[in-house]
Amino acid sequence: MPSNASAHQAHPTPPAADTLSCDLFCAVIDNFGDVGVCWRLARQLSTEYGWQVRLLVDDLHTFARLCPALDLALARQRIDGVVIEHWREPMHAGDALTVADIVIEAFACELPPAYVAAMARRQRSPVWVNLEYLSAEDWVAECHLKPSPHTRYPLTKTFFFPGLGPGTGGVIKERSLDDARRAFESDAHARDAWWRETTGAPQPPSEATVVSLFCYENPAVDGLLEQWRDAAEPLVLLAPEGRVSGALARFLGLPAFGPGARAERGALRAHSLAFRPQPEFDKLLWASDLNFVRGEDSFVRAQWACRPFVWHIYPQADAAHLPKLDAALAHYARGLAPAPRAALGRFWHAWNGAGTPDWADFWRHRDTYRTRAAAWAGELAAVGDLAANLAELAKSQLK
Ligand code: TRH
Repeated sequence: MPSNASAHQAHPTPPAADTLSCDLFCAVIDNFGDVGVCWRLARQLSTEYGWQVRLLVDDLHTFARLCPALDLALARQRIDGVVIEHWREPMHAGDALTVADIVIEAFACELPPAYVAAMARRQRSPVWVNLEYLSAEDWVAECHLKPSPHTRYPLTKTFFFPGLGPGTGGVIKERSLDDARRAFESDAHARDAWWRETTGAPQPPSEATVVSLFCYENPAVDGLLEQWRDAAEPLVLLAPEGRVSGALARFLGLPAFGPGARAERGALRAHSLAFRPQPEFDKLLWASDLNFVRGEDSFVRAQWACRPFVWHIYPQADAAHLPKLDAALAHYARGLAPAPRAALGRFWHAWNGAGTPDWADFWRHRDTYRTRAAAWAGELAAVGDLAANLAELAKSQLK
């Protein structure tokens, strides 16, 4: 049982009369991204917009990896201002069947029929949003905010498409994020403390390249580890425990490579990190010179970290993911000179199953990528963040 008793209020205080209420339904498919996106969004809507947010999640075990304060035994609890309810099974519509002003169906998770029927009976129809998965493809802007009338009830669902370009819902970004990053970057003491607490070692010397590695199983990882081992310059690898830990152990010739483990081979020093609470994940990205990220949420966080990053896209059958990868590259590589742009494309494709990554070919452009990363974060911010765009939609439909 977590010691943080203040985090849990089994029967939270009722909201003030004029506070907007929001029910966010999340069904975990696999990995961490579904609940990762929803947990981040729920906290931001509560903190920055004062919404009374209830997050209904079916898989509390996965959720607890991102939020260790979560008590798996509680059907209902409040953490960080958000009421979290265990969505025990698809038909379960929550402990108290009170329909919120805004209902968010994350990733087409299918709301409980009893809840939809209650939505139809509500005096003021709720704003009903289907929050889609993030895609950088152009068609997203044409589909964003398209209404879909319900076949049986006098309800309309609005499709909300996150995206990287104008005309989309944008991506999640908290108001305090840039200041937090700049504070960490400018505070040598805080960074050194982070390194000692995270790896047991002080921050490496500036000539070392620091790389974070968060990815799915990847056949390209062995070739890359060999290049890092044989490189002329030192490289420090920070690998959160997970789906690449086995490959790291095999490469290092160790029986296992779990949290807290470290090993050196040639120019490579590798650290296995404990999986950290989601609010702590950004610091891993800010402490690194290059971030390998995956899926959706860490992919977005890497863009806000203003450092070069490599995306391991969620693999789909018959390489359906590659057009999505190229669409993201088109945004991120926009304006790069031909040589660094081609090298970035080669490296991203190799990391996603097309060929072998050539580290030297890629990283010789590091200064160009560093400059581009900062510029891209500014361009992405111009799209407007997802919570602000969602609040705008809610306001327009509720007035
Ligand atoms: O875990 P993912 O592969 O999740 C995936 C994607 O979201 C994909 O789009 C979706 O279709 C699939 O799930 C079902 O990658 P993602 O999206 O980066 O989510 C990982 C989350 O884990 C993210 O919120 C960051 C968080 N995280 C931590 O909180 N602590 C950690 O130590 C690490 C390594 C990650």
